[in-house]
Amino acid sequence: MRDLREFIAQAECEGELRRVTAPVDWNLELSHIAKLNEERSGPALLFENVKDYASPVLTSVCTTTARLALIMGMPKSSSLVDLMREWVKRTRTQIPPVWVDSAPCKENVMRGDDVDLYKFPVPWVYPKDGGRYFGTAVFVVTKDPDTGWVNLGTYRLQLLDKNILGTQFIKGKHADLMLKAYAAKKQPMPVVAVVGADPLLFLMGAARLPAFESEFGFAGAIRGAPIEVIKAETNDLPVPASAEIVVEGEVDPTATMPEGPFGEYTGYYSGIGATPRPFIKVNCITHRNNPIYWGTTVGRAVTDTHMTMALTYGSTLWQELEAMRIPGIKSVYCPPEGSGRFLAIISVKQMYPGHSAQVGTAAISTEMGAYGLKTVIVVDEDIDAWDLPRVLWALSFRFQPSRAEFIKRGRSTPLDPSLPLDAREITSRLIIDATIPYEWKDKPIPVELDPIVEKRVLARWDELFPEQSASEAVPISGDGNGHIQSSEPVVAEGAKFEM
Ligand SMILES: Cc1cc2nc3c(=O)[nH]c(=O)nc-3n(C[C@H](O)[C@H](O)[C@H](O)COP(=O)(O)O)c2cc1C
Ligand SMILES: [Mn+2]
Repeated sequence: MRDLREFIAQAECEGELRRVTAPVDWNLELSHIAKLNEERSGPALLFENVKDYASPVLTSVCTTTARLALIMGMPKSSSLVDLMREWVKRTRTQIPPVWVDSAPCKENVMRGDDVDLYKFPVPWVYPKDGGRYFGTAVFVVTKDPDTGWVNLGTYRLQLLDKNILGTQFIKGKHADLMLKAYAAKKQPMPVVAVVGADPLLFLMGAARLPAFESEFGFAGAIRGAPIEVIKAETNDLPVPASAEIVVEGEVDPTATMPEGPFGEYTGYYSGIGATPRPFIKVNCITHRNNPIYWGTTVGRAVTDTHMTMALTYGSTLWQELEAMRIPGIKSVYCPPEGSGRFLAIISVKQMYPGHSAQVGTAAISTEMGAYGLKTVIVVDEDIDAWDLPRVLWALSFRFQPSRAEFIKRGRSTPLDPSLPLDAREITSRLIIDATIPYEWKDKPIPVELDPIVEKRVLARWDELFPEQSASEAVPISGDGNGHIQSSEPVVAEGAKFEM
């Protein structure tokens, strides 16, 4: 998949995309259709008849696991954990981008006074938002002035004027670090904001990769081929060759404009009114013919943001636990409902006393977990981290509240609505060890089926229930615990509720 148009074609082929031809208003109506569609686990939507505009708007691209699988080139039946496992595997290496000389993203160029961001059908998402947000399914490309490291990060961009975009680079994010480096040199920071490209690049923009690593390189590794980039018109930043809309500009590190508020992924606003923040002064826009504007709703779970973070943040946590050389990690699942960061479930094959406790304390000490992770649940290897009914079973019958660890102080995020607005710097944490203690000599005695009788019954299944199809005839995968392999998601859905 090279660009958004290929995604649209493939998604349409798979019944994963619906064209909306009825007239729709960009002002609240479009976002509300998208949000209500997402709450029904609906398809990606391509709005072809947006009020006041001739070009289309795409939404709801990443809101289901099936479409994330499509983006990653994986089978549609993959579970989120299957995708994470593959993400962890493929991003062990990088394939750097390649430069090309001509590209579709240059089909149209606006410069200087011709720059007009209002030429694009930018939605107004929620009524209490501070305005229209040009950048939601966006990524911002910047370069470190000292090392030349190029970063790609998804940061919202508010439409403040025909050539002004408000930013919110949260402290410590890579664009924020780079802006500080430009400030030290008393120089403006060149930026490029991209809307609509290979959707994998949006996932990469939202991924929390280490500083000095290239998101383009990791995207190439996942694709198994380098990402094609071309130089921007007014600076030397790389732009994906087949991007739909490319906004070029500069951020003056000494200037601010009021930005926000915006309906955050926590489902709450993170403050009242607008806040002074750095902004992008746009000096050039290039775009494809009939550019496809891609947007996302954010707001309450589950949206693109939650699915994206569940995949990318969860994968990073998994990778960091492996990098800490903790043995026995079977699966990691950071539910989309917790935006892939506030809640983590980790399945471990315990090998020594205290192993599960180590996993819990390690998780909150990773780079990923140390920022925002509030609750960790550790389960034994017979339970898949994503198998929530079995996790709840472990919480009921293996977990002992006196074995939970409560940590009083850790780094928080200003977005966490469980803390008062004026005290969001520090969070507490909870580690719930829902495993059977390794050192117990007398472990609980599991109720198991007789394996021989089980086999015999399964062999007679067709005779007993002739109306059922063959695939339904294998209700349990057969390890005696009702434990289902994640490669059998369809069977697992039905079977896991029988416990
Ligand atoms: C739709 C969406 C909007 C986001 N908006 C912001 C934002 O405005 N500011 C921010 O700091 N992070 C935002 N994030 C989270 C960042 O994309 C994420 O932390 C990413 O790691 C940043 O890239 P970096 O690690 O290269 O700094 C957003 C993520 C998504 C998916
Ligand atoms: Mn980065």
